[in-house]
Amino acid sequence: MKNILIIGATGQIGSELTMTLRGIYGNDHVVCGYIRGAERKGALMESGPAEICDVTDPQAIAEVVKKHNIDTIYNLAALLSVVAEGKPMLAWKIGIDGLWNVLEVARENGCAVFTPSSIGSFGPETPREKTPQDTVQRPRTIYGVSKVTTELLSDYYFNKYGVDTRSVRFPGLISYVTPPGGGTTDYAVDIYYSAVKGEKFICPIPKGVYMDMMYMPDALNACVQLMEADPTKLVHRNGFNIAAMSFDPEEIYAAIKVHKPNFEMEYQVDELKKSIATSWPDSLDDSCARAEWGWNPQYDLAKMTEHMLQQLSVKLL
Ligand code: AKB
Repeated sequence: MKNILIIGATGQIGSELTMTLRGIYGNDHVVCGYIRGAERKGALMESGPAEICDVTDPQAIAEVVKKHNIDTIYNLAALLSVVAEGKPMLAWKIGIDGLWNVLEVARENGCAVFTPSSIGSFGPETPREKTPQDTVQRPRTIYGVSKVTTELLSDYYFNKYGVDTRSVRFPGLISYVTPPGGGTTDYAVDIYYSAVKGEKFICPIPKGVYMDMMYMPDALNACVQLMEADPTKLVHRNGFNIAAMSFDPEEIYAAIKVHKPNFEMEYQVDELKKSIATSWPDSLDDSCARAEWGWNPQYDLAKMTEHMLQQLSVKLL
């Protein structure tokens, strides 16, 4: 039986992944690792073990790993792209010094490690459409620099020490549960909130700028499937391109208008977000993930939009 620690368990991915993994491996086998001040009431902290586990504190990580006999760590602590541009040194401290702490504890205690990478690991010189698995990675953001380093350092620990490191390059993740905080792709979540509240949406990303996106259930499946994958089938490890849908603001707006014909959108472009978004690919080629561990997303834009609007109506109205 696996014993899993999720670091950053109260964030956008962690809050749902913790509950998904508890459903699969049992509540007592999945530890919700959180930082002081991120405590919250409810199932996340009450349906299984919860421990303070700051990624910048190697001692705390080691203690939790030993106490709960952990064999798998999901390291989800990170600042997203827009916030990271305002705090580059903190982004590095959490993303890379933190990763180093996790990898050392994993090496000493025989743990497998999942640390997400991102479409942000690519840059303007990367082929924009159907971006290959192995290609140019020269990002212009500190977020991207830290994600390329995440991939390289994770591969290094696998090749040098045999630590079972694995990761995917997440696109923008869309969910009705926990909102993202400070990403370039956040507009694709915010637009649904505006639509359900009956408000006009002010779009910060220009018309015609495409980015890969994914509905959270597919992202959670990716985490579980990759960590369960047969290691002998993995040619790659850190990190796999995964893709589900690619759209620009006009396309997501049109998909919402099918259900909400009176919904309005206006552009007020945010220059920082625009410069980040236009440096990222339009769409990734995910054929290696499909071939090596059976990646097969279930949600396209239309199916996700129907589900998001239904679920947010229950949550907000
Ligand atoms: C962001 O926009 O920063 C993230 C990402 C694509 O990694 N959602």
